[in-house]
Amino acid sequence: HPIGVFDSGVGGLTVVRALMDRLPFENIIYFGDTARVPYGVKSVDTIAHFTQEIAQFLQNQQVKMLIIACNTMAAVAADLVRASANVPVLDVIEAGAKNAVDVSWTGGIGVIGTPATINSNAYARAIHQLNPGYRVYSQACPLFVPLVEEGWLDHPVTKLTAQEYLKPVFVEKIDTLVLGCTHYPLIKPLLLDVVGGRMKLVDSALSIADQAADLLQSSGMANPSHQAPDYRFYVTDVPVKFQSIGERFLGRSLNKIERVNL
Ligand code: DGN
Repeated sequence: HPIGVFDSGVGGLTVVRALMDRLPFENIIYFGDTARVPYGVKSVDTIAHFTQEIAQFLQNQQVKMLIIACNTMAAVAADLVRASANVPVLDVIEAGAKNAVDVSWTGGIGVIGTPATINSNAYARAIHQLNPGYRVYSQACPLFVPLVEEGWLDHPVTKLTAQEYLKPVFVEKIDTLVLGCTHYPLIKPLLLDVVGGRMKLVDSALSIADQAADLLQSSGMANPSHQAPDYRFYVTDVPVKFQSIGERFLGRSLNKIERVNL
């Protein structure tokens, strides 16, 4: 059975990329709700409703595990998906928060994400559940998603934008910065340049791939076959833009993309 990964659009492919590297023999089905993206500006009710629809679609495809790759969906609807799913559910916020608590040594953690993710306070809640003494500083960075989708990964405009969001007053208080959005791993080198090489960056795509690997191993659900895995991609809008932007996120060519209606 495949692993089901879903996102509001193309961004969750950073999670798929991490999974392909970490678990090279697992089949993966990805769902990107490209017709309805962005979720970040929609109401909690709407996001929860869309998220449930996608989780159901993937369970109908017989996935053995659900991975919520989108921070916005995880922030708003992870509990709902967990309550109704009949397979294990992992989400990027839980994974990223755990990793941040593990690597921070001063207890000062910064979180960056879309406005919806930051306003939900989900990362701060998850971090405080693990360690109530840690201090969480959050910064919404709404301009990063379009800059990354434009491909301006190493561009002066992106660097200036990052310098504006990540001012010294913010950076000074933290030793660990959580990349709380699917798109941010693509600008990791630029961000490291802006916040300084000593900052620990938590890439929740890598964190969740590690968590998925641990769970598959401990539960005996890992794919025993060592054949080339099957990757399938479902989108709700025409696939052409998903394909061109997605290949940059995935770092390899994208095949088997199918448009579906929910
Ligand atoms: N995938 C979203 C996230 O991780 O927050 C970013 C894209 C969006 O819906 N705005």
